[in-house]
Amino acid sequence: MPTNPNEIDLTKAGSIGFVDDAVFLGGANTLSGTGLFNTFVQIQHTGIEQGYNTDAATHQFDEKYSQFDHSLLLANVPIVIGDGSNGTVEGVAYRQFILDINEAGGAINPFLSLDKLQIWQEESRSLSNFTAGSGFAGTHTNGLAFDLDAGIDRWIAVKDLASGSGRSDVQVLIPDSYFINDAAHRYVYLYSQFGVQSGFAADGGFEEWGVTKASGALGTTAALAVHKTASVHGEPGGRGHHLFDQGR
Ligand SMILES: [Ca+2]
Ligand SMILES: [Ca+2]
Ligand SMILES: [Ca+2]
Ligand SMILES: [Ca+2]
Repeated sequence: MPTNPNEIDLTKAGSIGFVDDAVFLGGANTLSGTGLFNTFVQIQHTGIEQGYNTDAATHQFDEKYSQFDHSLLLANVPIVIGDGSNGTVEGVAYRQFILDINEAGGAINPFLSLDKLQIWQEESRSLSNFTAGSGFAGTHTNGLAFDLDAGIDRWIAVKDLASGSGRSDVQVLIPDSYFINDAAHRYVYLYSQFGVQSGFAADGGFEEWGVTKASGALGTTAALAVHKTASVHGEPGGRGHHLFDQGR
């Protein structure tokens, strides 16, 4: 397992890692609220694999390019409010992304490295011709909201901890302040690369990134945020999973 500061170990349920103010949570119980897993990109290749979500007709990397690979509006990325538990800072708004990996069994196969994670903001839903670190070719917004490798080359050790639909192996909480909320930045592209580290190669089924709400239901976002605020402040000393109770 990783031992250097630039290597984050999320292979055990309940693990917490940080990249600046972003929080990474490992484990099967991070979706105790809604149970929703609305996939926006699926990636599958043996060994090293990479990909991003788009509505483009062309297939650039290892995306499955099914109906589960599509554009994502920033407005459809849920906001959760930190409550001081699970590595969060009380009162800070985070954008929540979830990852379900599917790896083969055995002593080594369940492990997978997340080597690159970049979240870009663009003006269009159907971009292609992407280069990691520089964005999409042509004249586009190319706003980089988050980069796992900013400042130093990091990687995250993950394990197929959760099985079955609707469960996540990793939850990523990016401070909402990292994002720009305007028309030129309204589409979110999540690019990830897996399997580079020795002993952490990709195998088994596809990896998928998602959000915990249905796309297009704009009214739901506000309802969830209000409910979450009430939950955090209304139940001090109550249940231990306030952060994930939205949607009840
Ligand atoms: Ca899994
Ligand atoms: Ca593996
Ligand atoms: Ca890296
Ligand atoms: Ca896999």
